[in-house]
Amino acid sequence: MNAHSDSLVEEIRARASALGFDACQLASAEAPWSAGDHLDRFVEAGRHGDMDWIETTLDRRRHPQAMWDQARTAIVLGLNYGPGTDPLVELEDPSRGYISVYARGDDYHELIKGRLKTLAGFIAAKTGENVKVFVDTAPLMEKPLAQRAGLGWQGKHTNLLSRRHGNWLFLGVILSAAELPVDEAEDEHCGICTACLDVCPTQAFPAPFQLDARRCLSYLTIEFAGPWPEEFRTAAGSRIYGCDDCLAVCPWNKFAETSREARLAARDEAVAPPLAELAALDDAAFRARFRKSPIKRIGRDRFVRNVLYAIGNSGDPALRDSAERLVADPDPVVADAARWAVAKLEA
Ligand code: B12
Ligand code: SF4
Ligand code: SF4
Repeated sequence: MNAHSDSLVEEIRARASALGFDACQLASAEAPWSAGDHLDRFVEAGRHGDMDWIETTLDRRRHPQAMWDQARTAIVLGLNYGPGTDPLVELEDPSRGYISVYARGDDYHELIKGRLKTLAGFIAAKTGENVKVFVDTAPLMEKPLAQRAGLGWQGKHTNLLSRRHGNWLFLGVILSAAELPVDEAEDEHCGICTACLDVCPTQAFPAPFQLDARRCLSYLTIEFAGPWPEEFRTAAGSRIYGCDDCLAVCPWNKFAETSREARLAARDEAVAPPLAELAALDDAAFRARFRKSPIKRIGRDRFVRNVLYAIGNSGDPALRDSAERLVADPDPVVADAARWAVAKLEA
């Protein structure tokens, strides 16, 4: 196997930048790591909740080479989706829903995947070696790979943040069978800060650097299909799709810049939408409204369930009718959430 030159790496970085990526760093895909053991502990403790796909792909997920034994180098890409302002001010109006920043524009999976494929094609042509591309859904641990590549570090909230971009970075990975020169890993720079751990509305961090996904509002609003336990319904406030609290309070965001990607720019209807409008969505209206958005994946029923919990928390009597209309909804989880909201508003 040939060792490839530094100038090829510079060419890869230039191409990545031209494709709109804000960071491009390389790491060994071969070296051993502790991330696989941490993943085992996470699953053993049941912290993945109903995300069965983590458990069923555990063997491949533990290490890049368990996923693809030819992998030698990981090319890790970051795309800045910085909102430019503090999104948490939107939580102040309880009659409007909070949609997390990552889901306010086009679906990032589609956006990044196309560009990763273009870059991967270039790398394959230059090296003559096989490549594979990944964003989010594949059984590959992207955050520890990104840290090893020097893109940033996994903070106490477990996400990858960087001194240059703060907390608003999507990750994508290309694995290559070629051996390329790699970058230095990044150290952790959280110090004594605990802002993200303290702000979490559901106390989802059993310890720094560890998350219990079952308590995380991102999991509950997006991944979890059933009726929520009572304590989380109230704690959710107006968060109806994902949650950004632990990212948004991080002091390293002072260096974050607004995303330069037009397709990730927030659509008006995704920023603090009125809850009454959302509760009235039927299947067709839901699909039309969230056509290109990642939100479409969860479907109308799960989305309206989230909206109803937020209506219950709003304290706004004007929203009672919106909830009342859904008490007999054919979806039992929506109907349960509607009854809960009506009772909470009446209490
Ligand atoms: C499953 C998943 C989730 C789950 C679980 C989250 C989690 N922290 O694992 C849920 C649904 C909750 C979720 C939520 C979110 N997610 Co998510 N998610 C993933 C996914 C698909 C896999 C992550 C994974 O492997 N988790 C398993 C656990 C074990 O991994 P981990 O938390 O990283 O564990 C590490 C540390 O906790 C540590 N650790 C664990 N135990 C111990 C013990 C000790 C002693 C120590 C020192 C360390 C340690 O080591 C582990 C390995 O590095 C990745 C995409 C991918 N393929 O990687 C996206 C990904 C992590 N998600 C992403 C995003 C944007 C989010 C949200 C911000 C979305 C939102 N706004 O609602 C939230 C953030 C919530 C949070 N605080 O983490 C981005 C993060 C980008 C970044 N810059 O980090 C990713 C990378 C997708 C992408 N391609 O961009 N997500
Ligand atoms: S995303 Fe929200 S609920 Fe999940 S860990 Fe962060 S602050 Fe807590
Ligand atoms: S808020 Fe503080 S502890 Fe959390 S990731 Fe940022 S620097 Fe680290």
